[in-house]
Amino acid sequence: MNKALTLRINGARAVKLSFVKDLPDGNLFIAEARREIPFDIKRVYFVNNLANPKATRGKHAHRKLEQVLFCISGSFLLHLDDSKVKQRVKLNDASVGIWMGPLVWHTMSSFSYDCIILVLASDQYDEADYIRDYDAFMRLAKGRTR
Ligand code: T46
Repeated sequence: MNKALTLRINGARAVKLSFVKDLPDGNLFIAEARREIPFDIKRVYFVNNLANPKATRGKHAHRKLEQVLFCISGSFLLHLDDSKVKQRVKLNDASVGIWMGPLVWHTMSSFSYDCIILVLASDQYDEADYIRDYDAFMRLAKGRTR
């Protein structure tokens, strides 16, 4: 799955981690800042206990924050929107992350019962960096220069 994941979204792309197969004793995945992760990591958070099949998370974009999202257990759907193009990606491979720069509206849904989402972020938490209104996002994203 996700062997050659190509995104059509401006400001998002797939990231592939290297990993060591230590079978039968497990796999070890490696994410290093400025290597697989294209920024210095200032925050790590994860989301688990996604047992509600109707749960949706996200529904926002960021003004400056960069993040890479991984599904390190189970699966979920990541819905991306750059104001012109929308794309839905199924994440179910711990070695594949999605880098998202600023002004990418993202929503997560369809979580498997065992889903765990790991996020590496370029900055500390700041609610002022969130754009939680879709119309405001559209105005800002349509005015972007790249
Ligand atoms: C994102 C997606 C992928 C904090 O206090 N500190 C934190 O570092 C984070 C991430 C959240 N919070 C608080 C803010 C809210 O009161 O936790 C609560 C839930 O956050 P939110 O509704 O933003 O959660 P998600 O899953 O919708 O979004 C999160 C990140 O917040 C966001 O940056 O891009 O995951």
